[in-house]
Amino acid sequence: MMKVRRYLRGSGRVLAFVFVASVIWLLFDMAALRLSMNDANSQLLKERVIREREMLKQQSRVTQLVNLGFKHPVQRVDLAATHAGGGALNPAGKLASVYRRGGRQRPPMLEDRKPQGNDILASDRFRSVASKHNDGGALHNSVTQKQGAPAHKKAVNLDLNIANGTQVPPSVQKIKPTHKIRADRARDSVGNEKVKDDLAKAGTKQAHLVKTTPRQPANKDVNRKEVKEEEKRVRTKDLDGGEETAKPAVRLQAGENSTALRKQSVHKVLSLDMTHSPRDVNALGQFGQAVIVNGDKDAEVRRRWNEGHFNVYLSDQIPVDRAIPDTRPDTCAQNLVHDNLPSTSVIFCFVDEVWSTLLRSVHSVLNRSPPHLLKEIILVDDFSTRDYLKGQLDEYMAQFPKVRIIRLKERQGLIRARLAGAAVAKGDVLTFLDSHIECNVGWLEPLLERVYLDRKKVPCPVIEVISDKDMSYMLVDNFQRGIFKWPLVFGWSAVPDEYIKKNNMTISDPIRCPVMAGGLFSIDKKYFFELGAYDPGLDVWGGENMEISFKIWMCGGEIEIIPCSRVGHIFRGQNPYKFPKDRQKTVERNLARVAEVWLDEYKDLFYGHGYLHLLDKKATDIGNLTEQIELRKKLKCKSFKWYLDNVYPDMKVSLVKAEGLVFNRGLRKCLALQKDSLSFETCDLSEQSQHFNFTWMKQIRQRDLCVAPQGKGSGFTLQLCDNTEPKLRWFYKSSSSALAEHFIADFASQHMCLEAERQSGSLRLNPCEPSNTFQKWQFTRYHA
Ligand code: LR7
Ligand code: MN
Repeated sequence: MMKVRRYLRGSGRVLAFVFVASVIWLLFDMAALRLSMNDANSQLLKERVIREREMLKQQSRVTQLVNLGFKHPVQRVDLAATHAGGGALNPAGKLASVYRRGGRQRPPMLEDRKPQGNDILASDRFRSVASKHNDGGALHNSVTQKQGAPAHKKAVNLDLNIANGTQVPPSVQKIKPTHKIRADRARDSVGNEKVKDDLAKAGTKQAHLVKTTPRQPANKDVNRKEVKEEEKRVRTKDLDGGEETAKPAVRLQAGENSTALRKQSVHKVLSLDMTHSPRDVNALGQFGQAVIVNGDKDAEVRRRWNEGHFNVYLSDQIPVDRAIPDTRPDTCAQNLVHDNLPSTSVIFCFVDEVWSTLLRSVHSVLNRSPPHLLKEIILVDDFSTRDYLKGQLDEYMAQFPKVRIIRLKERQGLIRARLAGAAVAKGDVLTFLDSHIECNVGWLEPLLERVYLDRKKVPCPVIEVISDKDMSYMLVDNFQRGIFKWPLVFGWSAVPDEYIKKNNMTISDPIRCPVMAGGLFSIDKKYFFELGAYDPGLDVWGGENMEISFKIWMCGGEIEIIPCSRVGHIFRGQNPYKFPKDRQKTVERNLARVAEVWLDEYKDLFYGHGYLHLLDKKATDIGNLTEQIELRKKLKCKSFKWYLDNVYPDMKVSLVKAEGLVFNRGLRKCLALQKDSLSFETCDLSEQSQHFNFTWMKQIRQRDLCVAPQGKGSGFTLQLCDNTEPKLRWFYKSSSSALAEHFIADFASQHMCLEAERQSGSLRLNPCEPSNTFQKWQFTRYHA
């Protein structure tokens, strides 16, 4: 005891005190560290749990929907359409709509509307930016008009009454109060000298620097080295400590636990964007802004318009690696995705694409995709004729090791071109894109995440609008989904409010989509081939989006629009390339193939909406369908009725145009079929012999018997129904026509109508008379 006391005297006491104090301090420190680690971990855990719960919720919501038959509130998709060069389908003309039209198309006729496969309908909510493309001269005016256009997130109000468009985008909104840059001024600052300067200044900071001057390959070696270095940098950063694996663990973005190696299986979506600080902030179109082209350049703009059916002159002056605004809903950047997402091959098919837009498409993928997920970019050249797409393109793309070019030996069309790309793709997932797009920040991971969660999910990005005139990047309305109207016309329509409320949908939730637009989507590669890919019998352009959509839904998959993934697309008024055969015939034929294989009894609706002429096998050869029909059997796909009931229930469909009793106004009696002959009886709804259908094939039909005019005479006859037989067809309108309620023989050269004989009570074919009540017939129920 004494000894201890001696030690604690004088400096010994001080030492002992210091010792005890440091032990206590150490203990506190450790406790604090533990606490903070717990904190960090629990924060991460919490995020993960929330995310997984969200995923579960979403999954169960989807399963619920499927099980419950997707009780989508009925939506009035008020779609009217302006046919190519024709009038509005909706007589009120309230709704705007545009049909694609090719150069060689004949003008449409009244009963002869033939919208195209991917023709796009738009509701009046939509403001299209596609506009009178044929006339490049309109450009200056319309752009100048927009000069005073306000402002943030306001829909652009451009004239929509286009009769000649190929696509209508969903309604669009300008991103920022456009402090527009005048082309003439900016052009001076983006001359060649300036570009070189910029390139030199940018150094290794920017990954994919390229010349903005079109049609001149950038310095290959410098760029290739830069790209490699950048990829290495991203990889090392992501690997954190280093082992190189195919699917590295990814670190949270700066500021988020930056020291903790992520052992978790999820991470925040990478906001990777090499164009975040663009090398020339004053460049034309930078940040996706609109550009006014000076009036004195009108002639030049017009001259170059037809190269791509958009403002090619302007596009060529905008940096191919420009920055665009991040248009994702706010929550998207916080979303978690799995670390081990599948890799993807991005496939661009193109024919005679404009140089600057093709490059901008490729750069947007390189600059805004996590390198470890981007297996490769495959460019499929569908036998382009333009010189710059040959050696010059090879040379330019040689600087990017991930880019491969495949050249087709003859023109195959986009469908078979995509198949050629898919056949050589090495990634787990195929991502198809049009060759005039710009991928936005964080576009890829949300798509791959959906495929990762379920390989039968086919996610599409939100397709935003790059103005064909001023090249500005515009965001579209939320909650838009792809739908179709008869005869298989693609369109956009808003998810109904009640549905959104009922399902607690937020603007970033995936949207179930009955039909995809066609050009932009990701799909698990194996699943794509299991589905039999595309029908290789589809030619050039059109209809393939219907085919793949029906196939996916009916054979066990799902199509979704992913609001957190956004890609801009230049909507053009016309296809800028030639069709090897007549454009209209090509698209019609494609659609008929799709209808024959996938629509079951509903194919009558397709043909009945202006395509009856396709039933004439002598005039239209839609090719052999055996393999496609076999495939559908083999995959045990569900019926088209199932698709309508479960995926698109708000599409109200009736298999007949009218049905029930057929009442003659003059005779005040009903048509009856007794022992294979027609007579008149007192109307009685309970009599099956008095029940007839007026079909989409325009037949007056009971069971398998159809009413037909007889030869050239004035008689009529009953015949076994045959959809390909034009003689069984009758025009019939219940209202709004001089000959309303008349059955007009379709095949007769002059107007011959079905008439009840006053005395004999038999039937005759007589010249049509608008006010003759014995020629007027009414059905019990009308569906169309
Ligand atoms: O013969 C051809 N060979 C090709 O390689 C014809 C076209 N192509 C290429 C072409 O260069 C382009 O990159 O295929 C791509 C699509 O052709 P576009 O841009 O002329 O088509 P689009 O944008 O007018 O049409 C839409 O509908 C098409 C129907 O077949 C395709 O599905 C397109 O991919 C599709 N585009 C989109 O979905 C983008 C959004 C449009 C909307 C709505
Ligand atoms: Mn396109």
